[in-house]
Amino acid sequence: MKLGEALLQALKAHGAGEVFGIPGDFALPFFRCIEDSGILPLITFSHEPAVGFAADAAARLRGGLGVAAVTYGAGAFNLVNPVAQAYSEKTPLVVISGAPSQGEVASGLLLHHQAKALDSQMRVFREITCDQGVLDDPGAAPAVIARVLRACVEYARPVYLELPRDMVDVEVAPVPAGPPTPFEAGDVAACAEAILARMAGAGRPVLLPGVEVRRLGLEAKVAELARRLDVPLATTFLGRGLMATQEVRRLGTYLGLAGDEEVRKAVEESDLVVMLGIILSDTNFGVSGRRLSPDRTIHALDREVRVGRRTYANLPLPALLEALLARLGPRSASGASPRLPVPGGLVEDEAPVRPEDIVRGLNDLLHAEGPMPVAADMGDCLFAALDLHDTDLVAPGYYASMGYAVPAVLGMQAATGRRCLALVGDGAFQMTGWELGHARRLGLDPLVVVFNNRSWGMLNAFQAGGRFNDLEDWQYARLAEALGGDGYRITTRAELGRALRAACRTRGRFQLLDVSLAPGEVSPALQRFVGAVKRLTPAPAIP
Ligand code: TPW
Ligand code: MG
Repeated sequence: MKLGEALLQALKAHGAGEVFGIPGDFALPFFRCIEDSGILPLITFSHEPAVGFAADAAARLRGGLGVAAVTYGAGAFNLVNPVAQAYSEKTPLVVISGAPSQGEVASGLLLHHQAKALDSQMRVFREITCDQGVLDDPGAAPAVIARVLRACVEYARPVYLELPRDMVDVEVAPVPAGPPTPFEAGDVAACAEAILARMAGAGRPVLLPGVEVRRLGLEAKVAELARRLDVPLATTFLGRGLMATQEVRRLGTYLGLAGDEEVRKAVEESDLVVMLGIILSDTNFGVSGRRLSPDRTIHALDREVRVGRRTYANLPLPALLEALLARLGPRSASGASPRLPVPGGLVEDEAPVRPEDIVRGLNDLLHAEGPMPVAADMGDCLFAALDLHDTDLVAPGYYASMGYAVPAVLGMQAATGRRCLALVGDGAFQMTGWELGHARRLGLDPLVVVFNNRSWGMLNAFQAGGRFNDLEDWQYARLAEALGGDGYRITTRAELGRALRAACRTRGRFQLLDVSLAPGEVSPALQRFVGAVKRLTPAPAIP
């Protein structure tokens, strides 16, 4: 079997559904192999950041692996920011970079696309991936691929494979379907029992599931655990949208001082917070008035579980959940909570639109039409999304790169066939909005709502007054027509309601709502967040 095909088969076997990419001369043989073999479909965009974001979002919504294929140097270095984000937010993303052949390396010349040394690119990616391999040895390549893809799945973090262009058609053995990394069953049992002992002694335990639960496909198992333990469950900023379809006793999203007071109290005054797959980031916990002490928390992440002061290493979360469930007989819990109330009822009048009105209009739509996966970009729209109906939500809630949402919805629909909704600020749209030009060719028809406040508005909310935050109005609705979609220019709440219904009805072309927002308006959630941050870090007093 040819190395290129062996790699594609292994990707498919590990849960990849497609390859996102942009070719270059060092990657041409692999791209020909992708196309000729038909093992996985190939989806191309205009700029590598979109390739990385789309592959990341595909993996987040569908599960399995995201795959980004690029050329050496200019292509791969363009992927650094999306891969860094995938690393910090735990997305299993496989980066496959073309590379010079052995003969070219031996020439002693500096090669085009080379930054400093030939392995500079490998060294950069080593910093932001959990395993790496160079496929330059036909005998070793199958085992290297197996090891690297296994790490990607087990750690839910990006990995990096370099494929020299003369290696694609070399004959190799198939990639072995290696067993999972071994662990000590005794450790799992001891850890499960320690957790249950702590639970038994707790008066007000709370379960906080995090992104790793989603990445490892464990939502149903965690819901079952919550039911059998009869413990309520809260999500976090980064985990918003998690467990959206599970029947559990739901408290809401924990946002510290920026969120609902009931949820804050339930978490911060709990005597045992069980954090499964939670990233301990500032966006998840930074605006809490009270630190969660190790004595009243259990924390599982990255195959490590800390119960009080004791840490269990090399302990996979799936095995731990199995062990916990095996020790708990089916028990009738207090029942699922009703859907949490969200703002709805858009008033359709001639008033200018505020971010809150967009949330109301979208909730009316989600209520009428049923759930739709949402991708939110960085900016006020991410905070606005916190007040949406609990629905699948994909967003860079921790690393917070702009430019995510438009490529994300393209990747999400390509991966699942489901129509998706992008929420994006005008600043973020200026970064990657062009990629919508690929929607028609790819048969994709996302809904895109541009929060057009003619500024990097969120930054103004943190530090008012900088003229450098001002943006021009680019007439995004008209751009939409040129890119093969339909555009709606919206300035009133009546226009917003009409456009949302029309966009929802129209299939086959992407629909862009350019919502011109009243100046200086931000969402209630961002106001709460900024208020909480300022309360926690008051401006220094001027002597
Ligand atoms: C790749 C820093 C965080 S929020 C923001 C910037 C520049 C303004 C976003 O403007 P937009 O949305 O999209 O119009 P809104 O609601 O605030 O008006 N570069 C990258 N990522 C980040 N996060 C920044 C800069 C930033
Ligand atoms: Mg803006």
